[in-house]
Amino acid sequence: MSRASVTITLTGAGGQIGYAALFRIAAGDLLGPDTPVRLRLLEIPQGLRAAEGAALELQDAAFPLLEDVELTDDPGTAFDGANLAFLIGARPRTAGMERGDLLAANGGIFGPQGRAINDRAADDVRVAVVGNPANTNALIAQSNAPDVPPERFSALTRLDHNRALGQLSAALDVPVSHIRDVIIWGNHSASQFPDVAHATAEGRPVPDVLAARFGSEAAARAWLVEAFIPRVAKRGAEIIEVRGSSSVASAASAAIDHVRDWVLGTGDRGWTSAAIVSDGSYGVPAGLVSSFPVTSDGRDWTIVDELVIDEFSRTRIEASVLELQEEREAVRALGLV
Ligand code: NAX
Repeated sequence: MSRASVTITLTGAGGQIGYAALFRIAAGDLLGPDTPVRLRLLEIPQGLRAAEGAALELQDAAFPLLEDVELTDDPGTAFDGANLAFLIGARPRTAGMERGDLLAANGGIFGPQGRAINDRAADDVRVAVVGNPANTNALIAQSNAPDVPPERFSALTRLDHNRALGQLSAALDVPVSHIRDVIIWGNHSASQFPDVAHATAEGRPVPDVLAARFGSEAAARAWLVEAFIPRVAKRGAEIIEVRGSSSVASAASAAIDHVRDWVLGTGDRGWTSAAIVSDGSYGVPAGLVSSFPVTSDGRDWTIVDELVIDEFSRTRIEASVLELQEEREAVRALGLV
């Protein structure tokens, strides 16, 4: 029997990732084949026409699960009754733009959206921020939604997580489905730390498999430092170079993975990575939106605790967290949080 419908708001619905995500959500890839969805598409006036085109195509696809599509440029209307929200639309960095300008421009987007979520969303709302700088945009939205529990806000590092799985799979010649417990720590930026110290491939510790594959622990470490970590962290730039355009379908897919695991639970598939409001775990200052290894019981993310972090990993986690602290200081100075 079909369940109650879920209201899902997408911002930036006229953009590339929005276009790729909408059809998969309407097809049931997010919440499964028994949950009808109502879509609310938020755009700025210049983007409304493209979102309208997507809405026409959604109608033409005649998805049995799609109950309703509404289009608006008003955040209050867009988040009214929202159970789930994908905040995808953001202000991109343009030539000559300083970080402060970028954060201020995004504060002008994510502050009002946070307030609209606070005032209009459903009591159970859960928010996934995709638009960059995703972690700090999530912090801005969360800080502007004082009545919503902070743990309902998250930012996407699942694309980085999936990229790490893809790279390991290729290097070890093991299907991604047989690799578990990779971690992305920190910021969704080049400073992120993709960590395989706790991962397993076909049940064997990945560090051991890598040492066997490369001939020694030192050679495995060199591969991690010189090839794996930078490739995962800078994969977005590689995609732009090869494809001539930024990551779209993989980003939409990761956003769906992130929210699906949050809502339906991670089950017995091990942990995943998500940027969530820190509770101080692993020395990450409380309140920062930072990526951690997490599981979900279908309601809340829980940080996987008591992992032993070696010196190599600690240094890298701290570097990425430092960047997040600097971003927080910058948005505080601008009065955005
Ligand atoms: P596009 O430029 O194709 O689409 C963005 C859309 O957002 C545009 O249609 C624009 O009109 C709309 N928009 C801008 N301000 C808005 C507002 N205030 N309210 C509603 N809509 C608004 O970009 P796209 O390729 O879809 O990427 C979207 C965002 O995802 C970018 O910020 C991008 O950097 C970020 N990404 C984040 C990733 C992650 O892993 N966290 C990976 C992919 C992607 O790079």
